[in-house]
Amino acid sequence: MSEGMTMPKDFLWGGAVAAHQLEGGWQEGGKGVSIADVMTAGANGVPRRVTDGVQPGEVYPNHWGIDFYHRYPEDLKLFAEMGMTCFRTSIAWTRIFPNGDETEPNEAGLKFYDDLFTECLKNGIQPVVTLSHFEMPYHLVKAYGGWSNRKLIDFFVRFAEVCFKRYQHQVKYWMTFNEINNQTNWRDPHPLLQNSGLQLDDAANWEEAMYQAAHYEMVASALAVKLGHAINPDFQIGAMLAMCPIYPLTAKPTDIMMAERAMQTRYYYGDVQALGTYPAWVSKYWQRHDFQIDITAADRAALKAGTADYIGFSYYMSFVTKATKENPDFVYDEANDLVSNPYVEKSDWGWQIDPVGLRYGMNWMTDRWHKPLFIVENGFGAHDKLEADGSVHDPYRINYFHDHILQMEKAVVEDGVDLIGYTPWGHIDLISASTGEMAKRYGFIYVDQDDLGQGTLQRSRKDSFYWFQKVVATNGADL
Ligand code: P53
Repeated sequence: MSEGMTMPKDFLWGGAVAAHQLEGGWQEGGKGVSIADVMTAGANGVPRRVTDGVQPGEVYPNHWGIDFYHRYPEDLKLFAEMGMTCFRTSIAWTRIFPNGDETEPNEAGLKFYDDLFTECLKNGIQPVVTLSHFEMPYHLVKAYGGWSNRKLIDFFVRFAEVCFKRYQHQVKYWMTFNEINNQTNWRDPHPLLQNSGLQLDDAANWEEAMYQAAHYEMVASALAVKLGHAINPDFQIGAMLAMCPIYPLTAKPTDIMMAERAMQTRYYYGDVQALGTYPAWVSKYWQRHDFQIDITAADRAALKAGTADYIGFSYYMSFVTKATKENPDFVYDEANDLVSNPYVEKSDWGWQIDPVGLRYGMNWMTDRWHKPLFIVENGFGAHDKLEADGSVHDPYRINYFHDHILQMEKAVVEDGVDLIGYTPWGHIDLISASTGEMAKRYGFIYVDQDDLGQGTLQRSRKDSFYWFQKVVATNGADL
């Protein structure tokens, strides 16, 4: 296999993680309790539960992660051995502001990331940092109602300012909110909690609450972009979206319109963050549904003044939708309007595998937003088997990456898409966000630990480790 193409000079090759999924050390260095700390272990098809605070006797996988908090120097050596030039991680908000509403940051937390980023740079790896990746302080959920509360804007901007100032000489690429558009699926309490810290009762209008929370987040993001540029004009501060293109099931005009509305609904966040304004259809939609969204003139000015420098995005899969007689207005309800794609395979967790969808999504975003792109997550969650000699044979993962990287390269070389870099998700095995499992592995590096946190935590190189090392060494030419 080798149809690869050479990527532009200075293209960033790396890996991506989030603090809560690998650090562990959930109470070390004065860290506060985050929303990830109250999520129990689920399984494939079994949702994680959210407990009322940390309860004795429950299993909370994010409490231990893969102990990166203590082991990062040796892990970074392995990343460097793969040739990685960047490393995407997040700053756990609760290490810096344990409750989220303090006025002074926690120095021990700040020092941890200082040391981590210094160690990255020593290894020739530049940190790429997400500020809010599914790990907001739990206190902000309980005491303020999460992002239903406008006060959260100030708390987030304070957090962003502290991080920007402290790490301005170590970090150039930032992102504000991870996969801000996951909450399009507002019927599912998980994205509502992970994105927005919302815990709603049956009386609430969940869809309206989602639009409101997302608005405050986008205002906070825009204010952070503006502030960041004032602190260091070289900063590149991006939005971060989960790109799952939504195709029409057939060429029926109503299916086409349904897919168009589905894409508008799932990606209006990108319109706001890249272009600085809401698309017209959203206001019309709110009016028809009698949603009262608090948006001030100052908010609108902030959105305009703080558009994202680039669009970071994850890509795992594509979706398919279709029109129905019961839905003549083409309202997109993500929990109910997706159907299976008969033309693609699925992972063991039901995620539809579609390499061409990556190229499609890259072209679509470029045409729509005219911003550089950064693939900050892509990968294949699978069951792996550790052999007695310490090896792991994962041809399925190599195939997935081969096919996706090839489409990425076509988008760049043949279509002219402006792409900053590529960071595969969970390049070291970590805790799954959706299921809390360890068994859903993404890594090029195997971590010996099971779903209950048992194991030696020893790291070993999978076959895909050597494969990706070669891809990086040839700047994408040898796939
Ligand atoms: P896990 C849903 C759909 C696409 C990406 O996911 C998603 C999710 C939410 O789980 O999340 C991103 O671990 C997210 C990471 C997450 C990764 O994809 O559920 O940014 O935190 O781990 C993979 O298999």
